[in-house]
Amino acid sequence: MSDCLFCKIAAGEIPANKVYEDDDFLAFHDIRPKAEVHFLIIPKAHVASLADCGPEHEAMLGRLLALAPRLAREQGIGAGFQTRIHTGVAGGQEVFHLHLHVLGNRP
Ligand code: IU
Repeated sequence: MSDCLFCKIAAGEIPANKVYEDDDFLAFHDIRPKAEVHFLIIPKAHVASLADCGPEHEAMLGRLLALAPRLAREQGIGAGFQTRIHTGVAGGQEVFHLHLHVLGNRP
């Protein structure tokens, strides 16, 4: 999506403080962290929100979720962290490219 901020970050057109990258996913630190460690994991392929996911997204969603504990460990919060997905305006979503928040404080 040409006007999607997170698509531009995924494409490297807008810089981000990266935590992790592979062919299909990118993780980067949130610009307005709500915890000592706060990063977002996004699929590179544009999906607007969790409400837009169907059966064809199940594998992607599994991989997205499975990345959270791995990256949390690497960021020093593996012992305890929160995951959040805001969905829709009524669910507090501000950026309409699916993203998983991972938040935690280092022990
Ligand atoms: P949302 O409410 O789940 O849509 O939150 C979007 C998050 O994206 C929010 O925590 C912002 O601080 C964050 N963010 C970012 O990391 N980089 C940006 O350029 C923009 C928002 I705009």
